Amino acid sequence: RERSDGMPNRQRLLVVANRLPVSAVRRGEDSWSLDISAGGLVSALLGVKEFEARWIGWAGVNVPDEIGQKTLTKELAEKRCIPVFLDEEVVHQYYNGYCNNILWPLFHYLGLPQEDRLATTRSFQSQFAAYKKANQMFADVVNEHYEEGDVVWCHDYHLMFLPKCLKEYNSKMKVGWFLHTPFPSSEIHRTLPSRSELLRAVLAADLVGFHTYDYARHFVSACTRILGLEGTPEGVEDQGKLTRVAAFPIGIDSDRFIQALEVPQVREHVKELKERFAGRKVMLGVDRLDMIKGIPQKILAFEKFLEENPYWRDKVVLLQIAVPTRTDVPEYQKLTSQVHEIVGRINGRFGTLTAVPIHHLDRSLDFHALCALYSVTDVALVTSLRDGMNLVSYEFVACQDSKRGVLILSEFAGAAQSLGAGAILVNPWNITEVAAAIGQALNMPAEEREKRHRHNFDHVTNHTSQQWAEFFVSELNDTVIEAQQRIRQ
Ligand code: ADQ
Repeated sequence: RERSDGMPNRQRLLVVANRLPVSAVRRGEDSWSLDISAGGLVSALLGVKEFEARWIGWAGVNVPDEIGQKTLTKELAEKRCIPVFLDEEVVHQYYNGYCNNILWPLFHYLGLPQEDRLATTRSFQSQFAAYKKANQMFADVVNEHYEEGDVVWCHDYHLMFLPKCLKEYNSKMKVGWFLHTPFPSSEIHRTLPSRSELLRAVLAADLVGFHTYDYARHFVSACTRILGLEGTPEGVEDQGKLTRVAAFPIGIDSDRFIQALEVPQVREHVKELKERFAGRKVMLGVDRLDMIKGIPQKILAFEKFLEENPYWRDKVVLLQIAVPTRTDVPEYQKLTSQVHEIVGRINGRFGTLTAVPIHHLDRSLDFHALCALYSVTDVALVTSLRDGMNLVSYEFVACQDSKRGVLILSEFAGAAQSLGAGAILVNPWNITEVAAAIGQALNMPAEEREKRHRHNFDHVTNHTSQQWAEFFVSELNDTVIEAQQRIRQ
């Protein structure tokens, strides 16, 4: 069966992201154990039956020897994964350096690194060179596996240079690029020394996607102000060539969460949690321990709430689950100790011999434990200082169809645009406002909770990750067909 647009039935989709959805650990010279991570992107693409996805990315491990590279490639092939081998120096300069030390904070409005400002130029240049080199290495692997008719979908800030490298190999390759973080105001992007080169590299793609219209608008205005290109309602035009720019808000695989609540082990865990926290309202935060997530601000707001509301002191508990990331970076170590210090102070101040107001865990929870926690929660607190979308807010809503808990959500998370009408929106920097929102959430009448939850639940179950992926890929196919038609005219 041919599709109406003439595409073969199961189009191949090459998904290129910095990390493969598999982590490889070496067991011996030629033996590996592979750990699959069922993240959002993986389940999004598994659910899409229309195309056949292959993954291209770094396996998160340094494999300097040929035997190791060969055997790992073979094992990964069974999982439809194709590795890009990056050596330690490239990883250090490209991944830890340019991606995580420069682009990540800048795109979240935290600015460029302040320390060793005088040395920045040199380290900046070598990191940017490594970034381009790494992107070229990804392009080499994509090109090697590319077959005519394939769609290539590049992901995130790690691979902004990739569309350009791919088009240099083959101008007919269908290339889409999607950014999972915010794209900041053009005034922020202007401060980046490699601002123009990066924008031009992204513009080589046929389709460029963001979570929200605001991010897409920021990108188009950066192209106008920095490159002097014309922004149109469709995207950015450069000498007659149009790069389509649009918003594609991501979702979650909501059924996976809803169904998990029926699993006996989850039900059992829910029962235990209810017993453990009987008589207390449960508030929940689930974040990677990252400065953008606003964890210290959240805990300080909770402290203010307890300070002002003695009645609630022994009737509410905040569970903060924070997965450590980038633990070798000094700023992240500093953040960890800062959070520990605040939690310790508040527990010392408001705790009793038998109970403390904050349970803080520095670790990841498995999927079923997370679902159980989401479902017993009365109030979820998402206070990101900036966040591309924030899937935790979606996951919480998906698990709340019996409880109808309240979501307090930062107005600086992309999710505020979709769940804004159901959540209580807050400015996470304003601790007084967040403390008041906690009070409002804990005291909210059932009728209002029901109304807000209904709005959010409908959104989360009707805008799934599968629809997101399908929408992006079909837009990419259409964009290329339209461009070909324009050329023929
Ligand atoms: P992240 O910054 O990682 O993603 P988020 O969207 O909230 O943020 O997704 C985090 C994922 O990790 C969720 O699926 C959550 O369940 C899981 N997780 C977080 N803490 C956990 C814990 N302690 N234990 C177990 N699991 C945990 C980036 C962008 C976001 C954007 C996504 C998707 O920064 O803004 O929404 O990509 O595009």
